[in-house]
Amino acid sequence: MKPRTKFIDKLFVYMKGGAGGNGLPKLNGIGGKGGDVWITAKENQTLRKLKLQNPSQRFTAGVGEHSRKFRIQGEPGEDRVIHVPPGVQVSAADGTVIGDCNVAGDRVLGARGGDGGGPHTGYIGRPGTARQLYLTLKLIADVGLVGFPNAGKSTLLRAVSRARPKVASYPFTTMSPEIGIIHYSDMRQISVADLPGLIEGASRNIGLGHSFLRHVERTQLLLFVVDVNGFQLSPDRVKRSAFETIAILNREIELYKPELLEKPAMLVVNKMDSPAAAETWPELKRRLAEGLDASAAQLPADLRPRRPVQFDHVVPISARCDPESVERVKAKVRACLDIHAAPPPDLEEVHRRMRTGGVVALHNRTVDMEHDRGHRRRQPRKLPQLA
Ligand SMILES: Nc1nc2c(ncn2[C@@H]2O[C@H](COP(=O)(O)OP(=O)(O)OP(=O)(O)O)[C@@H](O)[C@H]2O)c(=O)[nH]1
Ligand SMILES: [Mg+2]
Repeated sequence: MKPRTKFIDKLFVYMKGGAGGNGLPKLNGIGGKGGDVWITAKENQTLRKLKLQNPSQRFTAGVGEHSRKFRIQGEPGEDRVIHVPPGVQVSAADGTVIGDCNVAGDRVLGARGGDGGGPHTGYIGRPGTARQLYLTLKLIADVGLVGFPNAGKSTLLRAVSRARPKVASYPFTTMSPEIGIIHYSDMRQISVADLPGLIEGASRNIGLGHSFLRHVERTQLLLFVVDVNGFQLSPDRVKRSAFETIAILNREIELYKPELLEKPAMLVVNKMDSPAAAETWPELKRRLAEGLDASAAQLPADLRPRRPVQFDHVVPISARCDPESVERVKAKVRACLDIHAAPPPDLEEVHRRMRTGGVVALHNRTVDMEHDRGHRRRQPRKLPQLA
């Protein structure tokens, strides 16, 4: 069946390793091992292509050969290699992450082939493992909006771009990510992904859990958006202050993949127009000034991040009522990305030429950073300087 939409970001597949071949008891022969199914990232591949080429979405590897009189050790079964686009995450049917194919060449074992039969198995080859797996494409954007439900992420995306994600006063309005582009007057464009809200337990796949977190991986800047008044999922649940929501977001990201916290991060405190902000904002500001480490020490242990996120900027805004504050966010986002941006593609060319003996000198140039207090993670960016 042809997929209805052009773009597919998730495939449910069945994978089975090849069975091992039988051994030959008379000659103590061992059967060949069954082939494995591998999932490998490859440039220019898409999940749509994969689906069109394999409509059944079943992938099996070759069986191992039986041991024979003239071939005591059976031939192993052929491995099956499945190509996926870079950025695919492989997870089990229950959502457990098995591995990532982030760049071309990365590979994940989808299903293992069975061992060949020998003395230890009564000469009977073992069956290959069979699994149902999700292949999910992680989104790429420069900036990812990270926040509790209802914080105003979609409202902010609407304010900075032409994207029109749905905005509503209930949590989990955004169910799947949407991308908007910020256009700057000098033609620079920055893509922003509006992501579903994250709640306590997201790293255990509660709420929209992993479907949210996987997308954060491929963004360069984490833009935390919090409601200055905090968050309460329902009247019977605990009310979280704005500060607690920041700590919980931090903790959930850390539990999912601590290295995500190495990414530059910025905090937007939204809904400054609400009357209660007169009380809640000074309180939040005081706690942020004390430092996330110090303030978080007062939180219950399960909410306390071990590795506090470092915000490059903290911007109080009203996404709904104050366009000027939104402009400030735009400017700060750009400033952050310009400092931390991944090396431009031509830098790779420079490195390639260096390796191949081309005459190119590289100089360290320290990038001017207005806010580099306590940023242990940051290395000065190396810029090419053509001699
Ligand atoms: N007072 C006030 N309300 C706001 C502001 N920004 C957003 N809201 C309201 O907050 C509610 C949630 O806004 P959304 O933009 O849908 O929030 P979200 O973070 O995308 O929520 P999810 O998609 O559920 O995660 C809506 O009723 C918005 O109108 C603001 O600056 N001030
Ligand atoms: Mg939303």
